[in-house]
Amino acid sequence: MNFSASDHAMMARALRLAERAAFTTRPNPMVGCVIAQGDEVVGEGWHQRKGGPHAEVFALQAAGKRARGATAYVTLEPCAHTGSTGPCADALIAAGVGRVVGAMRDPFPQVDGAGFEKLRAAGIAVECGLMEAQARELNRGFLSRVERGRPWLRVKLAMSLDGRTAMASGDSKWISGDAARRDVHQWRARSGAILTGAGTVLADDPQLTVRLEQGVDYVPPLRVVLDPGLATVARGRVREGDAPTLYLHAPDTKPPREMRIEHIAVPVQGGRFDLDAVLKLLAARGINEVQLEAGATLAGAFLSAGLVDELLLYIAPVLLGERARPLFDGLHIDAMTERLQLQAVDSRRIGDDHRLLLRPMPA
Ligand code: AOF
Ligand code: ZN
Repeated sequence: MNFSASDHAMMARALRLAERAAFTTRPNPMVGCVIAQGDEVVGEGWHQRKGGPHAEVFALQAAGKRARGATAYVTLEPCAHTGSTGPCADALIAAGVGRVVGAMRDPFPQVDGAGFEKLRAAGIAVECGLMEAQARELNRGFLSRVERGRPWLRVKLAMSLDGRTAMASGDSKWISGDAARRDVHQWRARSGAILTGAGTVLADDPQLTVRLEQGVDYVPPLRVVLDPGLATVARGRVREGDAPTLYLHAPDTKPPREMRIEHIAVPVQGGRFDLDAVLKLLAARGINEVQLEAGATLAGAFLSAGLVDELLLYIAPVLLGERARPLFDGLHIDAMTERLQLQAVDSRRIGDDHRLLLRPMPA
């Protein structure tokens, strides 16, 4: 593949446009489109919400007649199916574009190569793979759901410099500072679900809602509480606010008759939730990214099960001492050769804290 500097600049622009919908486009992927005549942008757009027009539709509308003979840069293969809108491949053909450059193929079963095929059959020059890594990174949640059948799992934790996440009593208010706690809301806003456990509901009484500056649009994530015995149902602030909420409980727990909150039984193995089943269930509901905000027990269980895709770690410059609770419970490593190696994909300072985004190294 031979892409020019201008091709790169146009695709980078399309990726930035796509990202504008990070808080609103779920369960759909974020998609951006730029239509250019040489170095001149003649139209651009992005997919904003499920049910709304796709990126290409906005860009073609803006370009009007100037789309004829132009190059369309798309961060995801144009669709070939009629869903909420007509196929984008057909719209590009009808507008007479001369060339389509895609960042990546859309693994969605109804597309999966058929969009590019349609364009080629109509005599349009099609190239794919420009900035593919960036496009995959942007839609890691959507891709995880479609390709692996489970959401991308991000574990958010705040820890002291000595790796502690709460006092022995369970008290953890507050380890990280204001700026870090505000930052968490950006990550919540891009998540389809915020997952927690009964222990955290009892210890911290979290709301698990998104609080952003006024005027920032977002789709409220589903609050999911893993609570085998439904012990926390009538308690705490997780009942409040206008966010949708789902309780997951053990099969032998009988939900109270007056329980209004949605609840589903999940298989339990050896007294513990089948975490793989939990994630599959969330994927089936169209959830792309899950953010786990829980204590060391649940975080450790997901990590031990090999289900953690990234760790969002806030490190505060405080020491909590050796009686405080660790980052992960139940992680038993005896030899250096068994260590769990992580890779920092981002590292920065947020207020007085440090924030690391880490991913397990592929085995
Ligand atoms: C495109 N351009 O901007 C987007 C695409 O529910 P629908 O009808 O909107 O279809 C959603 C599917 O379409 C989604 O799962 C993904 O495969 C594709 N998204 N395709 O050509 C876009 N957002
Ligand atoms: Zn489309």
